[in-house]
Amino acid sequence: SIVVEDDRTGLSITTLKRAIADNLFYNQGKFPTIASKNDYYLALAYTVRDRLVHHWLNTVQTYLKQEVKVVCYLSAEFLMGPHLNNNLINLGIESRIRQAVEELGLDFQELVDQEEEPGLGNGGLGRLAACYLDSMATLEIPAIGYGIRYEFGIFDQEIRDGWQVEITDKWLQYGNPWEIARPEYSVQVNLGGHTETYVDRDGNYRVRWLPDRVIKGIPYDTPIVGYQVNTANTLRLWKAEAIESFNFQTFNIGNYYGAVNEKIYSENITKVLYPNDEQLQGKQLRLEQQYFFVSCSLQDMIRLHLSTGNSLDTFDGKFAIQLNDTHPAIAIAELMRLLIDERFMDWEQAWSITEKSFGYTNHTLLPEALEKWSLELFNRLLPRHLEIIYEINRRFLDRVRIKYPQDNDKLARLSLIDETGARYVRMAHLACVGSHAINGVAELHTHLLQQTVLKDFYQLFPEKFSNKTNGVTPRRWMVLSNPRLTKLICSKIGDSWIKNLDELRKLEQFVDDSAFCQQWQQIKQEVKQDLAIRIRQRTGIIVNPNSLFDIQAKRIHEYKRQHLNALHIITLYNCLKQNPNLDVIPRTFIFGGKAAPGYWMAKLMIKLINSVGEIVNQDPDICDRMKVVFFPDYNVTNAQPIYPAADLSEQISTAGKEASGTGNMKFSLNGALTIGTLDGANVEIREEVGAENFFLFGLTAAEVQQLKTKGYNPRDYYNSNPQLKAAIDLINSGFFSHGDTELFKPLTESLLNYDPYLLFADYQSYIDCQKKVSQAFRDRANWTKMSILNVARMGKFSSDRAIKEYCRDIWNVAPVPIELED
Ligand code: DL6
Repeated sequence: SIVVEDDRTGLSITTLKRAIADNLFYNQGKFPTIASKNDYYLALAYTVRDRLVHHWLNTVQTYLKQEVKVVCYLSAEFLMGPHLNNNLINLGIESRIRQAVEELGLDFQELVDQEEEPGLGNGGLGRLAACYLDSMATLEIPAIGYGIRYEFGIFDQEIRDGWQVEITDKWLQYGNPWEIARPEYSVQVNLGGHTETYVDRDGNYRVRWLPDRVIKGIPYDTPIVGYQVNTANTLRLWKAEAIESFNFQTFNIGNYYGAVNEKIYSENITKVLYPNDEQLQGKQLRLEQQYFFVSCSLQDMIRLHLSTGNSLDTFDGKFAIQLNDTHPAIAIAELMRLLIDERFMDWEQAWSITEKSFGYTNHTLLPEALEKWSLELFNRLLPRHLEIIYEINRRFLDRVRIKYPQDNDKLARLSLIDETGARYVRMAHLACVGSHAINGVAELHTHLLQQTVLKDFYQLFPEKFSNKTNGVTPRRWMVLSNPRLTKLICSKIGDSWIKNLDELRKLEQFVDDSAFCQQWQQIKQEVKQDLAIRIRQRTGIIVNPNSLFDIQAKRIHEYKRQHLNALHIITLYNCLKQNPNLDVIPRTFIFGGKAAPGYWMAKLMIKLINSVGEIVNQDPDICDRMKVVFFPDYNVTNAQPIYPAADLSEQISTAGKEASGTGNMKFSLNGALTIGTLDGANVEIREEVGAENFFLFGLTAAEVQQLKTKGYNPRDYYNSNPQLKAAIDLINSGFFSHGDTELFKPLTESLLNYDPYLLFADYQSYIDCQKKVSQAFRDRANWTKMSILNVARMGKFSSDRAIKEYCRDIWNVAPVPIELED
């Protein structure tokens, strides 16, 4: 019989070619002769999207029909990375599509490179949300990711004269083929104004909110398809617009420009992603963003719930809402408002539903990142929410008083309102009180949370706390980014590890198989060569792929201590200058990462790295034994070829400061060995891979604390350590700054006088450990063995494992397999 394939779903090469040509003509409106690469990319993207829609609509329909419990992951950031290749891999159609594209006479990679990644996140927290969406879809867990459709995501970074320059990210300028606008599900969000009480028909006192601004939220949906399953969940991002009625009102009274202004003002809410690592307090627009997306999302959940004929009494049985840090914590007050003021539920029932619905994940212990909003701002923007928060607080503190009578200090510490100086709403406290589950993101982090910032809450509700160590998706961070290694692994142990990462353990049986080890080493060499080419293209620097690739790629921050890495580079440089014939292992030091635009010290760290590179890379005495590279514009796209090429992964934060880290997992999964402190998930990585396969240095979190309590004087270390002194003095001499002795003073002075992240205290231990690294790298066979063991033992760090734990311990949701109906 003759089978006729549908152009939108068919998978034969002929059909795929026809579909691409068809999309080019009808969607892009272009003849092939004049179509640009981007037109072809879009035609290809639409062809792939067509093949997703079937999965997606069936998924949504199944969830609605079966009235399943859905995870709603509320996050101000989703750092998704490019969709095209990921979708091809998860759909299992990569090779067919590649063939179809090539048969059309096009370069597949060139089209892939056209995609502007949606950079709707700053770093770890947003990328974690993206990994979790991938895992939820792969595990067939009903889920919706709710967030903000920023018009401008994280800035693009250029390096000029060694300095970071920020360029506006215009990811939407040529359209986004992966999203579908759903204006029919728009909602309205109020801001400002005041509240008033009234008596309803039954004689009950009620409150209504009379806002002075109303904004429309329009959802844009992106399907998130799981790996080789039928499930395609939804990422629903909200865009702010002016409501038409407002426009017309102003227009009618003749104020046309006022009306247009109003529109611009409203649209500002979702204009731009705020960089983290910057003081956000007092940023009204940021609070508006948070409330805006949270209100849109909760209204959407209520609409969905009621649409299936349910009553709100069963809301918490149908939605598990996870707060990705405190950014969406206002959701707790908003759900209360929606239930009480708009649905007329009584407080007790509304509170019980709210508490059962929410879970809260904390992602940082850094005091500057713990969100608090001034009462004045809160009251001006969200007057009704402030009343609700006061009432939550009143009831909460009454309970605390019973448990700890007469302990006013405790009461003040636990209160949702900070009254130690100017008054603030403490968002983490709101999240703790309003959630049934609170978790940290690595064992050490959870432990420190319980002992420090959330200690009083832990004492009060120990049963709410648990640890959920982060994970990363092996689909993007191995299958997609390291196809060569994926192929080798599959040739030995099959491909089920892609969905069950623990199976990587089977690789251990091959550590002594010399042919396998050789192939392993060969692949590392090839990906290093690829990265060397990219480095040359992006920076002009020529690096030796046989050298040890020592990589630190992450946000630039003092606590992550890129400057400790720089001190090692300078120390090594000094050694080589003093003893030019020293037999050292050639190293390429590669950095990548953005600094928050307002974080001056971090920007100076970038300048320092580039300045050191400028000298070291050109010094004839060094004879190419050291190279220093700052790879610009570190984002998901650029990260993908970086992880596989690392020999050494730098995870050198001050112990107790990095909540978890996920880059540490991606490097290790791709066969890099780690040099690291006992911080965040490093602790667990070391436990898993074995202490003998991990380069440990530095103080522990407890020792850091003790040293600080005892009184830390960085100058003592400087004065007593000649190598350290030489490195600092060389920076201060102007050697790296064309004689300018002032340029790096803010950095060196801060280290000499405060050194809040204890670089000097950890310096010698780091230098000694780096010597061990170099020594170990001389024995390539053993290094390769350690590399294989690192990969083989990374099973724990799959985001699938993390998601299963959330499902079991916090969300109480189960997989829902999807059957495709025609
Ligand atoms: O949990 C994801 C990620 C961790 O791996 C990092 O260690 C941590 O620094 C990061 N936290 C943030 C904090 N932002 N806020 N708030 O990005 O989370």
